[in-house]
Amino acid sequence: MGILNVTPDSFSDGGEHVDPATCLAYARRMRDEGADLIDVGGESTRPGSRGVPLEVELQRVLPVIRALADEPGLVLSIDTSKPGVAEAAIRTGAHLVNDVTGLREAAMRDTVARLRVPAIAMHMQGTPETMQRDPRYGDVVAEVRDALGEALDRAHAAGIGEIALDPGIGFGKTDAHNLELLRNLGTLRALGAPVVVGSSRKGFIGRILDVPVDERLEGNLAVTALAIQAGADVIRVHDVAPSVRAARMADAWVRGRADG
Ligand code: HH2
Repeated sequence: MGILNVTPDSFSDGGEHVDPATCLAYARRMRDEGADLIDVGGESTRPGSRGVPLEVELQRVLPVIRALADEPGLVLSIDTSKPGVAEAAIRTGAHLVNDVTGLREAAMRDTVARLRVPAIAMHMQGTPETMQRDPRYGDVVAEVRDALGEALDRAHAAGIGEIALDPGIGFGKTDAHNLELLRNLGTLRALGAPVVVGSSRKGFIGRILDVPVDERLEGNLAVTALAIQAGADVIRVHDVAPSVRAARMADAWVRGRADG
């Protein structure tokens, strides 16, 4: 899954892709580099961020989705926690909803069910504004598994047909929590839904390797390969070409196949 942030303030690529023509060129490039999905987001969820009003998010993402909708070979997800943005994006041509609040709002579950599209439910402790102040868990793997299991049950009860789950790397987690979750993706996979991992360029890689945000690719390639071995099905990344190579290699290893 290639990331297309249409935001002025995302933590690693804010302001890089704004107008529809630039976004279309960038999405084509990610597709040609091997991305199966393009995740379009109009609101940064970096630690400390406060979110943007509905109208602002719509003004950012809709022109881009309109520009990408007719392009062959692009499967578009809308990265939003607002039901109004999800609905408008799907009606404009997006294919699935990626909700960092784990489909917590009933209105979001009802919207996704009514539109008959798949969804990704991500785990977050707290809100982006406060989540990194002092994240605490008794047993992080058990608590995230239970929360995602409940999200899955609520989504099924609302009538959503296809759901993927995401542990929410960096969303209300210390570095130790992130690593513990990544090591135990199999526990999440046992819930019976595909598992998505988004660790690209995130802070724990920066702290472990002592590198700035634009030097975290190698660290994330290691995470990508090991996450696939641990059970991940979808990897959300900024740097598609090298990530696809790492993912294909890891896939070949895990499945014992030599044809990638
Ligand atoms: N991470 C971010 C945003 N959306 N969605 C899923 N499913 N999983 C993630 O880990 C995830 C996500 C944050 O990363 P990014 O989009 O690069 O930054 P920002 O929130 O600052 O736009």
